[in-house]
Amino acid sequence: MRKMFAAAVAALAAAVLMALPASAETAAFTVVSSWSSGYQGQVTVTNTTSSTITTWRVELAFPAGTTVAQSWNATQSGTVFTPASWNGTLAPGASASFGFIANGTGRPTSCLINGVSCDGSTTPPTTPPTTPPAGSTPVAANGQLRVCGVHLCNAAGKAIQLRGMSTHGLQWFADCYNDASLDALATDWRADLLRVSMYVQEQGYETNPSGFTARVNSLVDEASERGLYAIIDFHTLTPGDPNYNLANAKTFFANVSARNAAKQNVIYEITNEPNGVSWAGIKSYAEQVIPVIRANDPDAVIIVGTRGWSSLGVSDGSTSSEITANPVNATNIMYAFHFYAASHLDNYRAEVQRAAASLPLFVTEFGTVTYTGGGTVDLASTTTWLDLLDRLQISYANWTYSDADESSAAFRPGTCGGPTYAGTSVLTESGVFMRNRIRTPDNF
Ligand code: IDC
Repeated sequence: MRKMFAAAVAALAAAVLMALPASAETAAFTVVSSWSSGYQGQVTVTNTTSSTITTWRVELAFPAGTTVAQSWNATQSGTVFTPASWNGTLAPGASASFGFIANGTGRPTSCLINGVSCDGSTTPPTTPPTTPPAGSTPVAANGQLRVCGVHLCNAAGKAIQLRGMSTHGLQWFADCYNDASLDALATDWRADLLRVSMYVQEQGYETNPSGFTARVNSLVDEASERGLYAIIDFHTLTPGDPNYNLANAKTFFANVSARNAAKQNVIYEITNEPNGVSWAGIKSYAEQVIPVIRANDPDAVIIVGTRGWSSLGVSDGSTSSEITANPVNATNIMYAFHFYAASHLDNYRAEVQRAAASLPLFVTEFGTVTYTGGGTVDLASTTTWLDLLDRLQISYANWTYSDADESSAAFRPGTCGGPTYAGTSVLTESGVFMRNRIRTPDNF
């Protein structure tokens, strides 16, 4: 049902362009504002028929943990809304809105008006549009991002959450990133974000700097064409000390920041997962690489990896306090946190919750599986994690948008290179879950 409603909402954004059945009324749901424990929702009922209607009935469903605390401009019974005394009669083309306060952050998982889907259709749309409606892409809606307090804010200063997918290593899965797969990410998954993971070692950047730089730039362009944000991930992993790659990082970021400076949708992630290195070592690296980017692109958000495989230090027996006590000397930056849901449980969640009060965090990578990238798909832990990130408005990218033969991959092996990426038939268990989660309405 969540999937169906997400489809209905997107259809509504383009409702004026769509031919609706002659007998339909429609209802559009929007989030007016949100906060950590709830949000204000609004539903607009439109009489799309050619005759006056005298009443209407909207039935919403919410995920467990979210309830409607109060409403106005409607008569509420549980999650069923009928007109107030003054707004039941609607002439052809007329609309009436009602509002409500939700306790809990779960968005409606289904919406029925007079017993049929709120977009006026009796069955959910099955074919996604090939291009997003003009003006409604994540970048069109939010523009140049910046860090405000501990949040990521859009150009209007509103705290937002971006949700999207990470590529696998570009050196191995180049055929997963093509027009069809990126269309699916933008319009079928309704993602906000593509993280472009450029490994430095393991047959990555160091073997062909100009080739990998060009590949990253072309994927940034593909993201831009679709109105997606792009994270340029300098995917250091082994060796874990980013200073090993300092010279490469300076060259790479000088090039990509000069080339992409005018774009509003680029976010720089200067080191993926520092490991075997102190926070002081990471901070020193960051304070040498950030100025290289700033010289070209002064207003972009930059993300710094953290100690212990971007665990805020927890996987090294430390905590985020070492960062809070000694932050990177730069502005408009965020700190990376990564988790693998089957491996990283409550103690990691507690640390994220604690750190989020004082540090701007971005989950640039997480898996639904174990830290190996394979093994059990732990959807219960993933749900707990993502509910926490939603509540804290922490942005995230899932590892991986690829057909790698490992359970973290969203596509079944053999999908890439083929023609089909949209829908669920090509997806793994993890992919189906992530697509459903990412397709739900954004908080902007
Ligand atoms: C894994 C890939 C796997 C590859 C391995 C080594 O899933 O196919 O063989 O890297 O390159 C991370 C890293 C990310 C890992 C991932 C899963 O950022 O590169 O990808 N992981 O192990 N941190 C924690 C887990």
